[in-house]
Parts: sequence; C-alpha cells; structure tokens
Amino acid sequence: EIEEYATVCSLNRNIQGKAFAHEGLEKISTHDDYRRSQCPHFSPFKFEPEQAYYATADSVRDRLIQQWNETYLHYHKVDPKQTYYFSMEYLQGRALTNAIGNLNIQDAYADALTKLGHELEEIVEQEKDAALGNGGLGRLASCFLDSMATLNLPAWGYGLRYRYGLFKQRITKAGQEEIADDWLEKFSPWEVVRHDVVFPVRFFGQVEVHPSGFRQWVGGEVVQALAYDVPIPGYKTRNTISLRLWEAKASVEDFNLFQFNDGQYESAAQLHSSAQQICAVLYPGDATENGKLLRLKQQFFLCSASLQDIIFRFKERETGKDSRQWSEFPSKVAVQLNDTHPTLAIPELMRLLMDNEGLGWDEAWDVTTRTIAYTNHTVLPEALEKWSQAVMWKLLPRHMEIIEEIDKRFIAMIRSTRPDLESKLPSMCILDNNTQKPVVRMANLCVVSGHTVNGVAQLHSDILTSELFADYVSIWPTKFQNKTNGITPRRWLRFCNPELSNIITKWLKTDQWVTNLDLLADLRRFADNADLQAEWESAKMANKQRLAQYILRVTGESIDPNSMFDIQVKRIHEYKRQLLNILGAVYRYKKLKEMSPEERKNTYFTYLKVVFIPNYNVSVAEMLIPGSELSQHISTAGMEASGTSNMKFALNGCLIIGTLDGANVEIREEIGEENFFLFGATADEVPRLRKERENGLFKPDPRFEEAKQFIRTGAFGSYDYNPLLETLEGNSGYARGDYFLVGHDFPSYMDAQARVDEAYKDRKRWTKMSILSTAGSGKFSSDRTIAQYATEIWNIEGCPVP
Ligand code: B1H
Repeated sequence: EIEEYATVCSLNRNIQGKAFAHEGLEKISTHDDYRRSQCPHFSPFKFEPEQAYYATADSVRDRLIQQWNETYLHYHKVDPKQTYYFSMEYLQGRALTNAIGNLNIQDAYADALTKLGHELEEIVEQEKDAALGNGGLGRLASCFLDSMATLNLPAWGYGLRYRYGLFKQRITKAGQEEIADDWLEKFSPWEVVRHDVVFPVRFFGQVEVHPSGFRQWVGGEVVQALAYDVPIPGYKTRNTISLRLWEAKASVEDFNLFQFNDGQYESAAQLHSSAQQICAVLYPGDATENGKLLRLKQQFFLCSASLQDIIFRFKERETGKDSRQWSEFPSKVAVQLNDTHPTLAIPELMRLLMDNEGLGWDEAWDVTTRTIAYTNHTVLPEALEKWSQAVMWKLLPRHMEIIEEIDKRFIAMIRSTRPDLESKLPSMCILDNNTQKPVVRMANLCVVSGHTVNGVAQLHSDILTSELFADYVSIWPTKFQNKTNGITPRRWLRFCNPELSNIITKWLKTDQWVTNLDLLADLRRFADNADLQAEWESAKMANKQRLAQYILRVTGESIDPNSMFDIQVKRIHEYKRQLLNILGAVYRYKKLKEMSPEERKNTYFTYLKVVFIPNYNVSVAEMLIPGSELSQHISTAGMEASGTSNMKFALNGCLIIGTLDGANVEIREEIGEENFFLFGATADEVPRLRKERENGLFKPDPRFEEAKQFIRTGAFGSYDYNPLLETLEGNSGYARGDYFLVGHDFPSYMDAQARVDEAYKDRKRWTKMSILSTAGSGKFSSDRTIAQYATEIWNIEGCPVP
C-alpha cells in the first residue's frame, strides 16, 4: 500500500481529497480514489525518505479519515452534548508516530518500511512540526485533544490555520535570529480542506437600527472563513475527532470586478491580501499581551466562524417538524475558552442569537452564560488582555454595544443585591474608563459571563479565588474550580520513550497504564529491585546517548553521556528565572576553577559544560525529556500558573529541582518530598520579601555577590552585563529591585544543587528516586484532567463508536 501511495502521490502532491456535505454526515472521498482516477500511469519510481514519509502518511491518513467519518456519523445519530475547545494555539508537533501508535499499527508499518529499505524511526523525522502555538498553553490544547479522542468524548478543537507558525530560532554571534516557519511549504498530509464549510466574518461597518428597535451589524469588510480539518485519533479506539482550523479568504462577490476591469488591479487585489493577512502568522507572545489590531481580528475570526459552525450543526439536527428550542442549546453545546484570547465568543454568541435568530436579551444571555466556560492560565498583570475601547468600537461596533449592556446590567445587579461591593465596582466592572485610554478588561468579561472559571493547578486556582478574582467569589461562590493540568501519556511516554515504556509494561505485566496512568504507582513495589534498577539505568543511558548525538549534530558540542544531564526548557521570561540557573552555573564554575587539578578530580567525576540547544520544539522535547536526569522548574513562587514540562520530566524518571510553584506543589505531593529537590520562598512569603527589599532590609548571600562580581570581571567576555545584573540589585537605573527574588532564593538554590550532587553519587538511591518519580506521575495524565472537565464543567459523556 505504501508503495502504491508513493507513486500516486509523487504525481499529485497537491491534490486534496474531496469533502462532501456537512461534518456529521460528510463522506470524504479518500485521497487515493481521486488521485488514482487522475493518474492511472505509474510515475518513475523514486523512493527517497521524503517520498516514503508522504506515502506512509497518506496511507495512515486514509485510515484516519474512515474512522473520522464513522465517528461523526455516530455523533450525528446519537446527538450527544458536544464540547468545543476554542484556542488560538495548538502545538501539535509531528503526527505520524502518534497516529500509527494510536491506531496500534506500528509493527505492520515498521515491517513494511523495512521491506522497502527504510526505517520507520528515520522516516518520521521527515515530518515538520506543526508549531501553531508558543508554549505550554498551546501544547496543553493539543494534549487535551488527544485525551478527548481517547476518552471517546464528543468534542471538537477550533483554531486558526496560521500560514507561519512559531518562528524558527537560529543563534548567531549577534544573538537570536528569527526565521519564518514555513510549515506548509511542501504540503501537510494531515489536513483536509472543506470547500463546503465556509462562513462569512464581518469587520468594521456600523449598526443599523430598524424602526422596530431591531439592531443589525452591516457594512464594513467581509472575509470568508474556510475550514481545514485535522484528524485526531484516540488511542486504541475507533473514535477520531477533528481539529478544525480556519483560514481566511476574500469573498468572491466582494472582489471588485469593475475596479479590476478599469485596471485598478492593486486596489482589487487588496481585498485578497487583507484577508490573507488574518491567518498569516502566529503572534509569538507567551504570557504577554499583544494589543495589535490584527491580533484582535484573529481572535474575532476564530470566535465568529466557530460559533456559526456550531449553530449550523445545532439547527441541522432539528427534531421532527418543529425547530429546536434555543433553551436546549446549552444541553447540546459546551464551549471552553482557552484563556481570554477567544473572549469575543461571548458577545458574538449574544449577537448571533439576538440579531440573527431573534432571541430577546434575557433568553440570549441565559443561553450564552450556560454555554461558555473560561480557563485562566496566568496571573501576570502584563498578560491580562485589555483591548482599547476605541479600537473595538471601530472593528466590532455591535459587540461593543453588547459588552456595554453586559457591564451595565452587571453593575445594576451589584447595586441592587450587593451594595456592600459598591467600592469594589471600579475594579470589578468590564469597561475601565478611568485610564487615559479606556479599555475592555477581557478576564472580567469572562468571569461575569461564564458559568465556570478554572485555574490550572491547585495553587494557581487558590490565588485566583483569594486574589485576582476574590471579589467575584462572594457573589458566585460555586463558579470557581481547579483543573490541574495534565499531559498525554501517549506522546510523552509511550511513544517518545519506547525503552522505558517496554520496561514499565514488563514489570507491571500490562500496558494498561497507557490509558490508566495511575497504574504506574505499582512500580513503587520494585523501586529497590536491582534488576529493575539496572534496566531503568540502561534505558536512561540509551536516551542520554541519543540526546548527546543530537546536541553534537546541531551545536557541534560533544557532551559526556556519563555526566549528569541537568536541563531547563522554557520560554525565556524573568519570572521563570533562567538567570538563577545561569548564576548558579557561574558560581559552580568559579569554584571548579579555584580548585587544584587534584582536588577537582576527587570532587567531580565529570566537569561542568553548558550548552544552549536552539530551536526548541515539540520534537526536540520528545528526545530531550527522556534523556534528562535533573530538570529545573525554578520560577518565583506564585508566578507559574502550572507548568506542564515538569510533569513530562517527572513521568520520564527525571528528578526535579524546583520551587513550590504551580503544579510542582502537587508533583512533590505525589512522588514524595524525599524525591524532590525543593528550595526557595513560598508564594505567601513573596509579598513580604518584596517589601523588605524595597525597604533596604535585604542582605544578599556572599555567594550571590561573588557570582555577579565574577561576571563583571569579564570572565565571560567584554559584553556589558551590567544592565542585566542590575535588574537583580538596588532600585535605580535598570535596577528594578530584583522583583523576582533571584537574590533571595540563590542560597537555598545552591544548597539544593549540593543535595542533588550528593544524591547523584549514590547510583542506587538516584535510580530509586527516578523510579518513584515515574511511579508518582499518574495524576498528571491529561486523561484525568479531561475526565474532570467533562463531568465537572461540560456535563458530557463518552460516546464510543460501536
Ligand atoms: C500560559 C499564557 C499565554 N499562561 C498570552 N499564559 C499568550 C498568555 O499569545 N499570548 O498572548 C500566550 C500564552 N501561557 C501558560 O499556560 C502558563 O504560563 C503555564 O504555567 C501553564 O502550564 C500553561 C498551560 O496552562
């Protein structure tokens, strides 16, 4: 079959399968029928790894499409309540290994490729990562899709089909260089364009008031949203769900033919380019707000197209002659907003219900608030989205009317029922008019309008209810929940670490842990077993060697597989404290240099080497995490909402050095405090410590001063490090008084590193800790997280394809 696909696809690389009818009832003709009809002749047979990849992917894809048809046909019949996950980001990574693994056909495909002269492991490397996300938030969305499919939940992901994903990073002498990520350059075999699924999305224009009082948004520019579907297979189930990504296209009827005939090609073509701009590029922000008009357009485009699609599906399934009651909508539809980025779903659903479907305010408000729920992912003030009211009035005039009305009614409700909260109203209401530039506070709009608000780890959710959203808690005490994040055990253990997976399956005598991760706890019984320890160590060594080879290939640096692999991976941000890590390394380097060669040899087995691996992405993570032994999750307590790489490292038997922040708290609880290298201030101490610093009461540890001083002597070149170092000091110039408390936590960090070195010398002890890390990671399966969303927020149930 692969051979056949190879010949067909090399001729017709760009022909997409045809899709029919609407999702639910659609039949997608599989690619190959169409291609074969187009090219009955065999092409000259070339079977390089690239062709082998495309041929393999096409063959797998057609299986997925078949399951996909069955799944939505089944959902259409049963008509269960469905969840729609709205996210501006999906960090999918590669799809082939995951698809083959979930379909449980890896052996057949590996054998087939071997017969054709290829290795499956080498072929999968041909695939480009789909990097339609920045970091944790986008990867979480992708893990959630995997779990929703695996748990047979009737669900859809909705997002944008960015032409360029997260930039590729190159490090040169001059610093970072960003290169466009042309992930669609050749073709993605994992998407199916749906020429029949198109919705108009309006921008700008004005509100027309009819004599009856009816309001209608008209004029402005209209672009078309065109659906591309990506199949998401569940693990060992026939259920295969859809990630629907919207692309923006100019409306054909808008294309001004007269201008074109007049020779005004540029202004006619402008429509095309302005539509194309919408999905051109992912904003490379992570935990920082990006108040650009184009970003707002992207957000609205996602919300409007997705809601029109959902309403179409709802109306399509009318029972009998009568049209469906709108009050039933929330019992068929759950919408989850991945942070505030898709907040415009709230006024857009209100508008569609009132202006298109004729509902009154109260009815529309009831439906909207029972449908929408909101997940908060950060408490960093600079990441809380605030859109300029002036910009919003221009781009979305009808939505601003609706937001004003929501705000007005909220304020009236507080005044009549909770006069005690009058003084809190200025910070609780949605429109902030007390700044020079009036803004809409998107998080407030979500809290006021959503039926449920959740944080992403217990500590984070506690901070939301005790600080950020505290004033709302007394009005709606049951609105707030916690849903501790999780990761999919398929991608993040079973497929990325086959060596360790096989050992686990062998010792547990079952592979059920892949869908029931709590079973890993059984490994605790064998944590001291010498045979398991030996197997465990050899798997880790194999993964370290693989990683060392990769590092040599991309950086030219060779690292010793016998040294401890101590790793920090994160987007660079002050609160994540990469500076703490590097200052710790600088201090230890200085101490090494001060030793006599003799002393050095006796103290350390191997010395210190620091390597920066460029262009981190999902595929690099899949190699790097299994090969790590210590990982750093060292944010200032209270700042990292959850973190999810901490879970991936722990699951792969990597020990954590970390603060009591985000999900670290729960990981430490699960794997045992004796297996976690803890240091640093706690979240409740942070405000007092900041005050003390401001009042000049902080006495830095001499080791901290020594490390900074060493850098200032020019030991690392003549670059001017002063501006950077001054952020950790005083209160003048660049200095911002060490807001993230690097100086405060430095001594306890160094002490924790010393405990790490001690533990590492004792191989048996270290390996036992590593086994216990994996054994204690069961809670952090995204299957657990999604099961909780399903019962506690969405009220949906599994709907397995028979
Ligand atoms: C997280 C973001 C984020 N929190 C703004 N907030 C963005 C904010 O493009 N933007 O404008 C993009 C992303 N990302 C992360 O979410 C948290 O920092 C992590 O702690 C958490 O694990 C992750 C998933 O919940």
